[in-house]
Amino acid sequence: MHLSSARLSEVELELVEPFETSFGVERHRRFLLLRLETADGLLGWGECVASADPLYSSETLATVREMLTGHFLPALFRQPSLDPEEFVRATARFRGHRMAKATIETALVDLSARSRGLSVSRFLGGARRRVAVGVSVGIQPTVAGLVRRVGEYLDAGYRRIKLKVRPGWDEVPVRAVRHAYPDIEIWVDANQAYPVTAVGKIRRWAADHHVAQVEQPFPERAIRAHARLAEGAPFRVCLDESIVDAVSLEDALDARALSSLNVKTGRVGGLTVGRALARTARRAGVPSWIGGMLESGIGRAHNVHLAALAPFTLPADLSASDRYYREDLVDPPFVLGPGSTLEVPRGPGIGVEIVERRLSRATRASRTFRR
Ligand code: OSB
Ligand code: MG
Repeated sequence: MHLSSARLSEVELELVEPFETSFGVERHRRFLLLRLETADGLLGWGECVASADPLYSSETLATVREMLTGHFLPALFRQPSLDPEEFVRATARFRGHRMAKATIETALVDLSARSRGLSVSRFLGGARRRVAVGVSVGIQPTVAGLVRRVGEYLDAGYRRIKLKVRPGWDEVPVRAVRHAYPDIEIWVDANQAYPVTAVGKIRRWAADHHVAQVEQPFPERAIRAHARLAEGAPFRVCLDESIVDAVSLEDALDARALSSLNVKTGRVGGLTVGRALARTARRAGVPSWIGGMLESGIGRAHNVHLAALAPFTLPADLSASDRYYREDLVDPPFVLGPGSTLEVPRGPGIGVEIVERRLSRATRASRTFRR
């Protein structure tokens, strides 16, 4: 297999409704898509999860573009094979920039799976036909509005609800949702918004309202604060932003700072890296699950395939296409199935078709690189 070209496109899709987190509001998503093509016409697609602004993480559209054009695409064109794990090893000496690396790695996994006639999940060793999912609900203008929104997602069939929280939007909305729906599974995610002094407060309201999981309440580097919150807690403490590689995971496991691991393909640098992290967590008795970054159907497909692997035992933040975008870039769209699940596509590679007409309508700029 020889790579003949790599096309990098900047795409914009409008969200069906604004998504508000502790770090800001997103009304539309601008992101990068990578399309690799081999000499014999095989394609591989990758989606980058970096946003325009460095809010969730320090990477941005601009840093990813710079790293891809200046370092990672040249490394890819130099690489003798198109093996994704070889690409991970070849670029390990470049520090950070994992979202940029994952853009290429995911496209290589798609390409490698297609070249063997396998789906991405089979290529990675996954066997599930359907994966359990939940929905992540942004901060809403009012508590009553939040309760209504949660009710709509429950009616649509979502069984696990993750509420975005921050100081000032925590105990009151969580209590209201718990009161309206006494038996549902509630998770919360703060995206690092609390000071480390908030351990006691968070523990109290999360325990009082039977929250099953508290995700990343403290800053990325605050491993000991997460360990203090986890100690003897009646809920799981999940790490997202803190875990960026094998070393950060092993240190956090050692410190007992997590009882759940959110694996995001982009944050950790790719599907094969995410698979390795989930295996490490499982050996330590910690369950993993797949997190989302409001991906289009392309990134979503990669994530659904990864969720089909055995170490991912908790429901993923991967919802149906219509929860994000009026018209997804892929066909068929992802739809919520029985028991709050999404079906793992069966065809080769990511197993969904990219609808070129929709993609070209959403494309703002595009550049093609050749060997
Ligand atoms: O922390 O999980 C997060 C979206 C953007 C940035 C960070 C996060 C999220 C989500 C969305 O929670 C999950 C989804 O894609 O459905
Ligand atoms: Mg999170």
